[in-house]
Amino acid sequence: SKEVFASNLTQFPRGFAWGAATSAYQIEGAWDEDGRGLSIWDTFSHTKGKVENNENGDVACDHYHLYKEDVAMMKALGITNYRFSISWPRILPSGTGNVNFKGLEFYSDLVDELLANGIEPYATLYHWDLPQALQDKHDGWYSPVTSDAFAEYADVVFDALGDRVKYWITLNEPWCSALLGYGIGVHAPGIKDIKSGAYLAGHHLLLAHSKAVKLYREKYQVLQGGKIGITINSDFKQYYCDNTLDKAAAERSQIFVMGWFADPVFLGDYPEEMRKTCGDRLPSFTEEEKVDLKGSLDFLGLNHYTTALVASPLFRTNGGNYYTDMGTMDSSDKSWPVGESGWLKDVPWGLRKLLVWIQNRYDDPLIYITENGVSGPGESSVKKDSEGLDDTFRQSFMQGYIGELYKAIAYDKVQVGGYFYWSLMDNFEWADGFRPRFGLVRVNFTSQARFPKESSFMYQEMMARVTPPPPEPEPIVPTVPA
Ligand code: GBH
Repeated sequence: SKEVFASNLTQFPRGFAWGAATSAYQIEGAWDEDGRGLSIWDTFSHTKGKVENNENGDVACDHYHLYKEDVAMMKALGITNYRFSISWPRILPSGTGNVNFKGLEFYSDLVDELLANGIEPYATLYHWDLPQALQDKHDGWYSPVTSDAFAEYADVVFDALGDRVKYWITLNEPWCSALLGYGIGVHAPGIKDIKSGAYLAGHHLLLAHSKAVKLYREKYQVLQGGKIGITINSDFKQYYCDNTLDKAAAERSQIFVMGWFADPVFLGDYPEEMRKTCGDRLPSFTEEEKVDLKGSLDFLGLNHYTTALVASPLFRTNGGNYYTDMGTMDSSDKSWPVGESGWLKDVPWGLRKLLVWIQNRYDDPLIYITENGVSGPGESSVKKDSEGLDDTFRQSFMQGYIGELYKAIAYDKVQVGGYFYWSLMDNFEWADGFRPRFGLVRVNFTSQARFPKESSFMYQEMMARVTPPPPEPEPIVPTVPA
């Protein structure tokens, strides 16, 4: 068969962007320095009982102070593309209005440092750290005021960094912001409103995205020549039984997770299947908003980690909330390996199937895998850092997923422009605190020492091997006259 991939896994497309990713609140620390305002994650993690062991991102990896060392470390590890996020409350401490130039300076210096070391910056504008002031004054993503505030913030950042940053991502995983933040309340701001809160927040996140893209295209793109996209997270939804009911359920589930955000930005409106079930709990876009949303991306960022088995319930109930709207039953296979994060099963073939699903539904868009990675089992409990470095679980996870990515590109002809491992280094894993360690590099959170894990050396070899160097110029052989 043509799927003899081991020997074929030698060539990714020329220019394929291999990299690693992080986000501001998860690594920076320096939560109250240089004029930074509060974000909803400061408030959330400072509230007892919200995060495992009541941990928080006050210090995290102290990257705010150690960024030069971290860039040097990336260079040493052969990482040539880096996705990071910008902290909105560092730039606009109250969400709108006053610009904090110290905050801009940090990112400007970071970008300069990256470029000086041959590393291409990919900047995410919003990785969940909403300025607290917008939550207090306007109920955050419940209000269209926050969408406008986001465009104002984006304007400041494009203006300051767009001469050097050529890849922009508006939002990271709006599904998480909407559902986990405003639906089930396990993320900041911790609001539990599963009936309509998640839909309302998701709506204003989408409008924020589209306003920022419109602004970038009208005011900056021609001059600065960058690209802009959005990052959407999705598991692959595999039907449980090969029958009509389960197949429909799996498709519905894929649509309720991915289509909720991807349909509006590619096709200009929410999926028909959602509208049918949700009725007016799902807000509507005006005609003008639809026009602005449709095609509001130069590339799709995809964060993909795992796969779920989806079965149909015997009958649909009408609970009037996100889960009953979706009306599916998720499970996983016992044989799927799992690391430190219980939700994350190692199911590499799901990546390929999800990429093909996206290729079909959205007419073959350009995709970047902006996150994929795993937390190693046992890495959190070793006594000495040196014992946490032989991360065979991660190595096998990466080989599996990168292999399936290769097949999607080579055999299914999915257009994929890059792959960013999550994460460059161990960091603050949201409600799970510092326990799950996703890094290619181990971080000692007391000394702030960094220790590259074995996977980082393996990744370095993979990146070097699969991206062919430019062809060597033909030697010029002088013709010797006879
Ligand atoms: C990404 O989200 C985030 O972008 C990144 O910041 C994060 O560090 C990384 O994943 C690793 O988690 O515990 O059963 O409630 C990935 C999507 C959705 C995965 C929420 C974890 C929680 C499942 N995430 N999910 S559960």
